[in-house]
Amino acid sequence: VRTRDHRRLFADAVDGDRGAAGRLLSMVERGGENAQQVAALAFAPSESIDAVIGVTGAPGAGKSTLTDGLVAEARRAGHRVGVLAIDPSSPYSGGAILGDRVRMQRHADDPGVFIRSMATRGHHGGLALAVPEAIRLLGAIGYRTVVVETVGVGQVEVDIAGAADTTVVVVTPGWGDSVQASKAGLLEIADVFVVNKADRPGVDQTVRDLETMLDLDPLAASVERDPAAPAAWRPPVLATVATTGEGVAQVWEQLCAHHERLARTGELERRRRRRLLDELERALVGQLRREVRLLADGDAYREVADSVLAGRLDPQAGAERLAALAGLAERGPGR
Ligand SMILES: Nc1nc2c(ncn2[C@@H]2O[C@H](COP(=O)(O)OP(=O)(O)OP(=O)(O)O)[C@@H](O)[C@H]2O)c(=O)[nH]1
Ligand SMILES: [Mg+2]
Repeated sequence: VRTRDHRRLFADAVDGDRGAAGRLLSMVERGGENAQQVAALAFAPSESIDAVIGVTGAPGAGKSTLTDGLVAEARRAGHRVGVLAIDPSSPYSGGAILGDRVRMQRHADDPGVFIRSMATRGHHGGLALAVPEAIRLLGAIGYRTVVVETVGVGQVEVDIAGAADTTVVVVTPGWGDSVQASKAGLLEIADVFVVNKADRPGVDQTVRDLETMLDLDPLAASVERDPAAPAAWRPPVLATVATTGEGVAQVWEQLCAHHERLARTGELERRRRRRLLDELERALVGQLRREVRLLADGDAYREVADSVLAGRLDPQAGAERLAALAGLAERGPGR
């Protein structure tokens, strides 16, 4: 695909052509040369994104159903909304699509909503790079509020939560009994806790468990001491029945409150700048890996590797020699 074609697709997407938007997102998802072209087009120096909301939690917790309700709230407030449903486990976006589309069916004919499933690029760090690019693309073509749904608990989830301004962690009644280890991680990323499926028993206990957990969290506790401190946001714990919409308006309200606070304290700007620098670093590391992999096919690499294996060179020194050979390293004094 030539640059001219990228531009044409991009212009069509801005004009509301959903097919064009889908093709651009596929390019971003697959990575490589096309993704780079699209990323360059979508990268606007002025902010084209109003809000990025992450919705994360265990499989089947009701993330898509809740997202559907949040999209409805956002539409009522007059926002155009892009939804990215991320499936970090699958190399294809096939599996996730059906369920998500069904759950968000009522927005299917709304030109103000664009829903898209995305799968991993299939190599480490690929998804973490593709997601912010996809978010920017959605913003650049006019969907300035973006909801990112991710499944699972673990590093991928945390990486993707890192792409959002505000993160909603969805749990279900009874959740408090299990996954002790993941709680700390969730505390770090949650700006709003939702206990969904509140039509089931145990919801009050789960809400209490989460509140207790927040009581013990030093950051959340600081809210009482200094409510004006920028970091002092105690994540609210809200119960919802996503299937009936019960409690969803309150979640939307809290998302707005959190966003307003981020903007007011300068934290929004700070988070976004930090994310951009993280992206720059990840992209750089990716670039270096590619360069070194090219090197790895050559004799120089084998020579260094043999030296390391033979005990003549320590790995650190070996790496420095290879970096120097690749022209990557500064060979000034002290190196
Ligand atoms: N009883 C009850 N069921 C719900 C509620 N919210 C969602 N569900 C149901 O739970 C199932 C999973 O909902 P989804 O919204 O697809 O959950 P998800 O977290 O997006 O699932 P994955 O993306 O597959 O991880 C569906 O059958 C929903 O209808 C709720 O509040 N109460
Ligand atoms: Mg889902």
